[in-house]
Amino acid sequence: MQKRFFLSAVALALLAAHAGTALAQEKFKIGLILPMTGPFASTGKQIEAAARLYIAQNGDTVGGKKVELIVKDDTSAPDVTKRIAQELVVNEKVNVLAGFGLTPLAMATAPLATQSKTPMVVMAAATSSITQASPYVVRTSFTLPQASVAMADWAPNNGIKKVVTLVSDYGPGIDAEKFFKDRMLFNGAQVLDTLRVPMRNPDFAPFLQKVRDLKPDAVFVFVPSGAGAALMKQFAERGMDKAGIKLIGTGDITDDDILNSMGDVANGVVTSHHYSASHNSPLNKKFVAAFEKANAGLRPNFMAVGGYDGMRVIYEAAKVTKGGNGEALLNAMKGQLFESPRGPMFIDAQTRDVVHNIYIRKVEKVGGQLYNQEFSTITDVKDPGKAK
Ligand code: VNL
Repeated sequence: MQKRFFLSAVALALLAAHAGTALAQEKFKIGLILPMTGPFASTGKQIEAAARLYIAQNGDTVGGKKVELIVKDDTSAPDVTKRIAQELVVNEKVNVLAGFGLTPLAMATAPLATQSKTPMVVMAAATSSITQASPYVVRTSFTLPQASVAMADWAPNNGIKKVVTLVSDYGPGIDAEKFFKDRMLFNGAQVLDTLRVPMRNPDFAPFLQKVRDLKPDAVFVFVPSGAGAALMKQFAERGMDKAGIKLIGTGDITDDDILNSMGDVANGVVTSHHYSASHNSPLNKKFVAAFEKANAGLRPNFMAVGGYDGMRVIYEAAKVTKGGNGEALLNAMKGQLFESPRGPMFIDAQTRDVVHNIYIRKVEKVGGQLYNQEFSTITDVKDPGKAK
């Protein structure tokens, strides 16, 4: 009786000691700032789900520290992103800032990353110049010039000689317009007009009417993730396809998570991008299956992949630096080369920007579902925006 009591007392003491060390264990904090509400909530939802999946698959300790993921909603307002980032750096002492659903949100935060020497992993925003806004920015999403130049090389070889461009009137749209147009002209094609629609609550109707009047072979479109469905709907309602005008663009308009809901008008649309949920690799098949399983069947889009790969870059850097921060953590992010669900991926040590394949894809029905089917690959594409 006494002996048994003694043994359980020892067990209790051991348990308490163990709990003590667990409590004292240092944390590795990731501040993930995303639009979780408002018109760009789908981007936040995709990236948060991907980050949680990465942690579930790779464990919640890294470099000997316990990972704490702090998710904050910036409602896609730049001043809010900046204020949250400041709180996370000053009060929470996060090792790394991550997320950034839109270019203005990343731009508002970049000076703070520089001042506080906090690595800032951009998982969504895609204007070329973001990586130049702070030496602490590392990007795991993509850049609009990468996707747009690829489309401008494909289109003129496939019967599209006269185009109009139609883009969201802010950073990534202006990048898409410029790099697509310059490359089309270089390739001997004609750009009849360059139209810009407001970024928020756009009414595409008057712009599509203008496109119709100009009678191009195709309209090249960039709108941010989530806005593609509204564009497709109005494209169909205006009878653009019946008028013989093709719709082409970057993959932002045939977003994987809402592609099925776009219906027939999306079928056959050709786009250029770095990720499709139907990318044919064993790693991607595993990623898509696990993501769908963990999220009630939601299909991951390119935002999810930017988040998933961003977590990979953070975890590997945390391993190398034993849960470090500042410049050491930043340096360990540079030069990472790995297989992503998108294909091979590299963080260029000089530019801190992503180098990856761009695929030309066509929307097709596969097993009753619409997918972006990749049919041509441009390998190891650096951001053309950096060459200037
Ligand atoms: C941006 C670029 C945002 C591409 C997107 O969706 C996108 C950006 C929210 O840089 O603001 O698809």
